[in-house]
Amino acid sequence: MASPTPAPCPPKGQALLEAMRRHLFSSQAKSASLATIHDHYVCLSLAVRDILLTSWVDTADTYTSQHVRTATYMSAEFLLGPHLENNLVSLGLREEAAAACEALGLTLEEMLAEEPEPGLGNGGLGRLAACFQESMATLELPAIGYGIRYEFGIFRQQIGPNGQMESTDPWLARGNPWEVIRPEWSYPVLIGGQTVIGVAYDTPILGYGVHTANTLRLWSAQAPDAFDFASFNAGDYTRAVLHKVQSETLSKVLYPNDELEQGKRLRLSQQIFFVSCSLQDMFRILGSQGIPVTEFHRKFAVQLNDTHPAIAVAELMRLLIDVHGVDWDTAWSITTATISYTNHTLLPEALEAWGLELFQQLLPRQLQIIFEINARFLRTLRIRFPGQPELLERLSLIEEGPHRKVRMAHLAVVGSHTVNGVAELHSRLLKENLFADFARVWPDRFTNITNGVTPRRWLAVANPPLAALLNDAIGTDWCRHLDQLRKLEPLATDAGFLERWQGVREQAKERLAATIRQDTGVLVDPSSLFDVQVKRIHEYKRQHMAALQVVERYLRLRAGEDLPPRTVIFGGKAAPGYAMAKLIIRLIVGMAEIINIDPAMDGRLRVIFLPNFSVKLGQKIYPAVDLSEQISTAGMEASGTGNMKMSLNGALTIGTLDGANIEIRERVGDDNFFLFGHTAEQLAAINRNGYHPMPWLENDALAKEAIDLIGSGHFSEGDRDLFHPLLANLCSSDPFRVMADLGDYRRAQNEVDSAWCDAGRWSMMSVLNTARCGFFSSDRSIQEYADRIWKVAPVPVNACSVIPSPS
Ligand code: GL4
Repeated sequence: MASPTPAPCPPKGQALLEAMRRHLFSSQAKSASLATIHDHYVCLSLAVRDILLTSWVDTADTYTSQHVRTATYMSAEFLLGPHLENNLVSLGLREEAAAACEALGLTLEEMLAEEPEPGLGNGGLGRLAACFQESMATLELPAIGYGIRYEFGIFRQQIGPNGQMESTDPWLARGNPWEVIRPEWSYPVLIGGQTVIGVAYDTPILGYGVHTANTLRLWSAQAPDAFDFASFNAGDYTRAVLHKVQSETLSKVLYPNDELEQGKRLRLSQQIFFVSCSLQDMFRILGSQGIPVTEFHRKFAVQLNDTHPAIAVAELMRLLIDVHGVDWDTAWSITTATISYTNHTLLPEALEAWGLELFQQLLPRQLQIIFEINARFLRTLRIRFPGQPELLERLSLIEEGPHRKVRMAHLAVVGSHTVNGVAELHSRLLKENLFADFARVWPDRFTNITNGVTPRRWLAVANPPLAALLNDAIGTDWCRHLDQLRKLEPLATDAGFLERWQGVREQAKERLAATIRQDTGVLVDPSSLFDVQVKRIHEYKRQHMAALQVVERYLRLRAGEDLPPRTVIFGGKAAPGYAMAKLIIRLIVGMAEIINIDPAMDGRLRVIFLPNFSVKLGQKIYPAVDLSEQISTAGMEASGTGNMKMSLNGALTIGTLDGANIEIRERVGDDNFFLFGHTAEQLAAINRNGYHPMPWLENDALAKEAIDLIGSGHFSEGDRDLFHPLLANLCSSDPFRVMADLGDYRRAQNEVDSAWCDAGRWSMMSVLNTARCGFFSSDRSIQEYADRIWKVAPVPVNACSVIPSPS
């Protein structure tokens, strides 16, 4: 496979090439004749790892010797995506790696395609955690990410004629060159009377253009002993191994629900498991630096990513009191000075509340502590708000009733010094609704930090042609200071620049068209308008509303209307137990089957459901989006981050006044955004008067026709019952107010059609979207967390000469 005459390689490329050859022998134990593509991928990754290790080791040394104040980010999910290309871009070695691959007769593209992605998250919440890790490193902030090393990440989605099918994601099956096991850092956790050991696996998180490489530390569960010797000696080998297997199931699999709490025993076990290991690890660090435990809050700022790690409030108290002998009051001030909490959703079904019985069985001591926290909390409330038992009941950490429960969000609020939402509207609604009573008690505790996305992965890595154009037009600084994109504004009316812009966009669309062909077999026209909705499938995100709109378009085209060609692309996973979400996928797939083979739709309309939406696939999709669908029911999408990725890459948004859409529109300008739909306030008013979809539907002949067509079995091979649950729901309760917004959505879509026909104007609007999106960098979000919540300052890391350099 090696090419006989290697192409000339730049010096760093030469070093990479040599390291790849060395690793083939010393790590993969192979000669070139037996090497598979995967072997070469591993060798390239190890060669890159050799280079970044100097940063990683220097960073750890610097942090340790300087006793730095450190932010720790606790999250049950980190949707990392593949590491190789991101690390190459951070090290500035992409070209060199491509040359090294070429010299071996390989391409960098095939290496990148080989990398399985660590899909250790469900959607936006997990991806945000990953963007944040990268920004913390880029901003040179001392930080550690703590989570779970799930052996099986988010399931793989296949799409068949019946919609979604799930299979497991054994992402570790062929090893993982990016992690280092640290058996010396293992901790016991007592769950339900049994001890489980958490072992640290570390992954380096490189900063861009700096010498910092922070650590993401993920815990893997192990049984304390390989065997239960009593059973073993009694001859019961199977039983002896059983406990081992049971313990290790703790980090086996990620729960595949986004915004749904299932209240499962294993889930609570996972939460205490990773939280306890992480806190014990922090105590170990404290001890190793000779810092007294009463200084915990000066050394660490702990951020809870949603309520999944909220048990940290009780566990930190337990460790301080039971293990380190601190008195209650001191422990409580340390805990509340340490912890802060980010809320990521207002949806009631996502609010975690654990039954007392289960809690008592698994975590009796932590429950005792929660009761004591609650008793003291309620006591202060009683004094401040005399004669208001209902207020106390609403605020209590315990939900009363036949099945008493621990309210994890309340535990998180009470145990934190700061609580933030993730976009302005969301943070306001938190104060007005979900946490209204708490906001009365502690008005200063609540704040907003609007989400962001990393421009390295979501622009530099995902869209190299755009990155090159930006470098050429405004310099390279945008990648660290995304506000620099502002410099593009004057170019939005420059004909020469617009032509190059158009070229970049065409490349991305051609690349996506090739992926679509490969993954679905459907040919799409890259010059058609790419209308894209990719995100988890959920009724509140209203993929069914987009689908209805497509059916309407189909009807209008069949009736002879002249509309510009569109390719409507959907992607996203449905929670395996969420029947309505799966039915929505089934509808889109059924529509695609009919529409894509209808000769009348040739060159006018294509519908695509791209299977297995992931970080990797996202990197191909976001750069190619013309129209970004952000159409959630106002007040329901806490922020959204796909909206930012698309706009940053030059897409125009069609969207409601929800989540971060509002802030995107404020920044890109209302002329460059297709707004529609009721506001959260308007919907609240409609709800007060009693909502029913029928009056909306009765006045809307086209919507009726679309619903009738679906109901007739047109998209389900004549089966009239299949979509009944979906249609009946839309026409009776319509919980997500599709009918109330559908007409206005159509109006906005018509505006999109007219705007698209003026290609010059569309390009200008596209440039302005990119130019004005700098605010949505996760660097800005993290700077806000660091300044306003964590009080953590940057600590630059210098290259330290004592560490051997591989080259
Ligand atoms: C989410 C929100 O739904 C999403 O709007 C937000 O962008 C994301 C990150 O803050 O968090 N909350 C949950 S739960 N899953 C999400 O993706």
